Amino acid sequence: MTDSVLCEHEGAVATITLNRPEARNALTAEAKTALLTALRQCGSDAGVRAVILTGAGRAFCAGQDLREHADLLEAGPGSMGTGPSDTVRAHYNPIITAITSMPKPVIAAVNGVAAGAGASLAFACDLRIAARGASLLMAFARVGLGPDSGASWTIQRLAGLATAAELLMLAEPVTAERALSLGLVTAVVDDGELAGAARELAARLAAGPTAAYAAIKEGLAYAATHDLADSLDKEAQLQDALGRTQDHRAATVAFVRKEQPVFQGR
Ligand code: T3D
Repeated sequence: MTDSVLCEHEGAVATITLNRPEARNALTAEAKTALLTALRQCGSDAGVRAVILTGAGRAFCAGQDLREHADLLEAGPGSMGTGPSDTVRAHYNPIITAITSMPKPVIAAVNGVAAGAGASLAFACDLRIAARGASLLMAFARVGLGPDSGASWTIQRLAGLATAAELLMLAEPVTAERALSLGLVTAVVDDGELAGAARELAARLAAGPTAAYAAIKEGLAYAATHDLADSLDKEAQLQDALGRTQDHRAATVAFVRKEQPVFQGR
C-alpha cells in the first residue's frame, strides 16, 4: 500500500483512508490505482467482513486532482498514451464497480467535504455516515464537466431526479443536515464522534450474516434495472443459495432455541 491510500485492519473491519490531506485527498492516478488495489484486496479477503472508506484531515475527498488533470490537458492527448479523460474508464469506473460489487458492506465515513468524484465515491457505498461539519459538492459543472463515477445513477436513486438535477447543475455545497433530509446520507453525527460511530456500525455489520449482505447488495442492484417478475426470480435464486449457508442454518436453530445467533460469515 502507498502513502496516498492507507488500509488498516481491526478484527474483521478494514478501514481504507484516502491520505493526501494537503490536497483535500484529491485523486491522482497513483492514488486511484492504490484505492482500487485496496478495494479489491478487501473484497477478496474472507477475513474482511465490513469496510470503512474515509479521508485523512479536513476532507473526505475533493475528487479528481485538478493539478494533475491540468498538466494532462496541457500535454494533450497521447502524452501518456491516453487522453486526459481516459481516467474515467481506466480508474473511476473500476473503483465504483469494486465498491458496488464487493460482497460485503462498505460504509463511507464522510469526515469533511466530498466533492466531484469524491462525492460519487461516497454515494457508491452502501451506507454513509457524515460528520455534522461535512458537506457534499457536486463540483463537476464548476469545472465544465458532467457527472462521473456513477453520480448520474446513484444520486437520482437516493434522492430523486429533481434533486439530482439541482445538485449537479447548481453545484452548490449541501450541508450534512440537508444531505440527511434528502436521503443522501444515512446518519449525521458530531464531528468528533464520526470515527467511533463508523467503527461501531462496521463492527456490527462485520459480525453479521456476510453472505446475506452480499445478496442484499446484489438483489438491490439487480432490481434497480429489472422488472418485478425478473426481480422475484432473482430473489429466489439468491434465497436458494443463502438457504444453504451455515449462517442461515445456525441462526434458524438459534431462533428456535431462543438464543442469540452467532454469524460466522459463511
Ligand atoms: O477527465 C475527467 O473526467 C476527470 C474526472 C473528474 C471528476 C471530478 O472529480 S471533477 C471535480 C474535481 N473537484 C473539484 O472541482 C473540487 C475542487 N476543490 C474545491 O472546490 C475545494 O478545494 C474544496 C471545496 C474541495 C475544499 O475547499 P477548502 O476551502 O476546504 O480547501 P482549499 O483551500 O480549496 O484547498 C486546500 C488545498 O487542496 C489547496 O492546495 P494549496 O493551495 O494549499 O496548495 C487546493 O488547491 C487543494 N485541492 C483541493 N481540491 C483539489 C486540490 N488540489 C487538486 N485537486 C483538487 N480537486
